[in-house]
Amino acid sequence: MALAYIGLGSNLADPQAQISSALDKLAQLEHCQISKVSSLYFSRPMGPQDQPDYMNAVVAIETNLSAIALLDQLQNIEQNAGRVRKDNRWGARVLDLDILLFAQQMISTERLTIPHYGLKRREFVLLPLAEIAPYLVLPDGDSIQALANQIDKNGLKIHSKLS
Ligand code: A4P
Ligand code: MG
Repeated sequence: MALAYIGLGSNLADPQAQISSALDKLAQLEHCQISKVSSLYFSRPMGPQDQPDYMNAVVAIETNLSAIALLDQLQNIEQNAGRVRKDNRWGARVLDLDILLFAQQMISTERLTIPHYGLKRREFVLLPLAEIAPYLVLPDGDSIQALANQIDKNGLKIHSKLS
């Protein structure tokens, strides 16, 4: 079994409902078991500012899927939530599911970069991750708690508990 961390984000079509429904879908995936769920956070948009605020969360799952098979499942959940892939980078979206970490694997292929390329620079990823996995250390040796302590919070705040 591998321990993986997934980042959830939404800023369209009732973000709170999107994230809690994505959580239900993740819980129903075969070969996956949710082991931890962060709080639900409000965050300011990274990228274009003419879009609504986001809600973000991070979950830990135990899985015996491969990383690429997990990505297929996550993209399937995104599609079913009505996600439309557009060309505008970092634009508004109904649901975004990113694999942040997959065990201690480092993957660099056309479809997958793990650890996620934005992990260390995003307060809306680092703080929820530190909430559920404060002792986690990245494959390069960096501590999640130390990264979370250092980053500018940019107005990030806890909205509610998720589970
Ligand atoms: N891909 C590569 N590595 C991964 C990975 N580790 N996990 C590939 C998931 N996917 C990965 O993703 C494009 C391609 O990345 C996929 O086909 C997959 O093969 P996408 O979800 O279609 O596109 P995207 O998410 O729009 O791309 P991008 O540029 O990676 O967006 P980001 O970085 O996810 O940023 N502000 C706040 N406050 N909160 C947010 O959650 N999110 C974004 C999106 C912008 N601003 C935000 C937030
Ligand atoms: Mg994505």
